[in-house]
Amino acid sequence: MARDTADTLRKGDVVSNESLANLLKEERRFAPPAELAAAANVTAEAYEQAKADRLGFWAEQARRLTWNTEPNETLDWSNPPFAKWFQDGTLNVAYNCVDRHVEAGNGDRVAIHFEGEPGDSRAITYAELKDEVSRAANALLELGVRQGDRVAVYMPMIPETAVAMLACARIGAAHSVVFGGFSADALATRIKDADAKVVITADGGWRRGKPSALKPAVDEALTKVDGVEHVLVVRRTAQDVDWTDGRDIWWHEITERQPAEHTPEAFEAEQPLFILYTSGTTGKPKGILHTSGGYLTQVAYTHHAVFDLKPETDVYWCTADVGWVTGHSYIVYGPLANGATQVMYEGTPDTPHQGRFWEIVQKYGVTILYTAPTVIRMFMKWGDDIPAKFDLSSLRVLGSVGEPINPEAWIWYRDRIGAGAKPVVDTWWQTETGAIMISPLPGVTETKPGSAQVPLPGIAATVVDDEGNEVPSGGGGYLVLTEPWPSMLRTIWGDDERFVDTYWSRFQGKYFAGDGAKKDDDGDIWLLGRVDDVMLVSGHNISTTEVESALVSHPKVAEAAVVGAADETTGQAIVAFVILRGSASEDEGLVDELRNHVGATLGPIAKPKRVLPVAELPKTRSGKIMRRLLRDVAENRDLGDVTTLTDAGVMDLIQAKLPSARSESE
Ligand code: 6R9
Repeated sequence: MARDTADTLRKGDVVSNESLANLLKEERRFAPPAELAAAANVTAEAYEQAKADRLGFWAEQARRLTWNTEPNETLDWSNPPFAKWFQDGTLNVAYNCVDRHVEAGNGDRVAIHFEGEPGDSRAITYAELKDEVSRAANALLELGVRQGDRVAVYMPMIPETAVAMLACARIGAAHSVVFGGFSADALATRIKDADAKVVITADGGWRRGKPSALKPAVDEALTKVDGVEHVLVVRRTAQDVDWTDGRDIWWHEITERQPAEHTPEAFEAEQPLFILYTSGTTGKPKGILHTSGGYLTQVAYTHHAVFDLKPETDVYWCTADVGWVTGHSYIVYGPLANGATQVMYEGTPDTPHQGRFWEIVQKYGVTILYTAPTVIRMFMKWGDDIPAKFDLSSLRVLGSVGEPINPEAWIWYRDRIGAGAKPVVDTWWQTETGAIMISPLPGVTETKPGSAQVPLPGIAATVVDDEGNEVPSGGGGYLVLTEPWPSMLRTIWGDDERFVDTYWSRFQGKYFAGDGAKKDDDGDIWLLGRVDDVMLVSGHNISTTEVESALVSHPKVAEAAVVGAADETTGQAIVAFVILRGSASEDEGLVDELRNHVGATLGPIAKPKRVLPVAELPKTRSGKIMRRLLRDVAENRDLGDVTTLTDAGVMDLIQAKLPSARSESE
């Protein structure tokens, strides 16, 4: 990595009007593998085609789906930001994800290879999935669920979760999946906001070798909200559950007595498909609303294009939880719409041993893996010898999502998991966008470690400055989407005004994603983290992501989180929390070594004032680092809301570190 212009900045220089820093220079490039490029689902032509006729391009992608009534109108944007895609078309989402594959003669193809944490496994074919979804749809109908109703889903990672979601879609009810790690309170708030009529849950799921209960949280939540008529309970762990007669029903009892036939009804393309709550940084969670035809079009297209899926031969595995948008779009709807064979894993990556993921790749011959930077950095910390024990040669495409992936983590992924040869695709998108928006294409793009690079064909994304003007190549600012896209959120459930305020009012006529970004000299996009996390050091806006990536590029560092803490002289001072790699020790001189390394990589302005080695970092339950809490620690404040933290204990450990670190920096 070369040094950059920040080297020439002297202490005290004030760089006003500069949006985010642009310090990191990454020069490594990787061409697509020739074999993959030669047979790629999507070639460079797609960009040209979409550029020439964007709506025509999406109309063509919509033909991947089976419509009951073909749409004539692609987009109605007469009342922005309220979009209608394919609005005169009708379809059934569940039919598209299940039945049509059986009708096409692929009923015997495995849809889901389920791997339970205790080691139990189950293969479910498309024909079996069709029966299960039909039975579940009939069960929901028996319970009085109708088109337009909402159903809450609070489940572990088991096939019944996908079946429940598809059963809702099949009858035109919207599901609201609440991540199984959320508390009874969080569940109650979401059930209430969506006014759900039925809750689908399980006795529990297996986590870290133990049954982890779910039903008690539902029981508690339902003491706080009215309107839920029934609770369907899947038996997974066989642990004891409390039972409310008349309200609670075993999933197996009601589904087993239903016919395996159910005729899917056609719904309008704008029929609500699901609500998914996203917390954002403050305030009450936002119920992001997605609808049917546009959403399914874009998840199916992107899953085909970004992962180069060949449904006859690939074995695809997305390690996300179905409770997050990645699970909705790239476990349930995208892969199933495309007739893929996929792996679904219930548990944690280190149960019963730290090689569990690689054992699963080997067992099923996984060809496409989609995971998150936080997982990759965890494996880096555990050591290279663990994946080295398994045969990973089946892999051909590696995906990343959820956070910016540091160049060193990207390289580790490509080298240690992809044998130094398999393409890595860094996919940028959000709950709100519904589907992947910015990503390399594995058969087309020459990849750059750490960059999501280019908007997909048919997607318009760019970087703008404070005034909303597009920045030139080499500039930094805010990521915006400048044209509507098929899988865009339609609104915030019950709050159109908040939808407009949150996403459409910062920059006139553009969708503001809340992320900082820069364009490199080729015009490729690099994500720099949430704008709320940006640091202001001596008048210089510095992105947390760049400093974190510089730290992770040091051989002793597996993971880093950087925050700006109030500082009398510089406005904010950079404070870095680092997790060391397996073999590295916290010896004397390490802190200076790391500070100097950042200084040498990015320039003196980006040198952290303090560096604190820690054992763990505070993360949300979807693996994103909670910098807000680290800022509280760095500024000696009481901790704010910790309810979304995976493990509240990590903050005590981090706080305990602080006094020694303070003296080091002086
Ligand atoms: C899919 C998902 C969205 C936020 C997004 C951004 C961050 C996701 C990223 C990425 C850099 C990537 N993010 N993918 N940042 N590079 N490839 O994660 O949705 O949970 O709603 O989070 O995650 O900050 O704005 P969601």
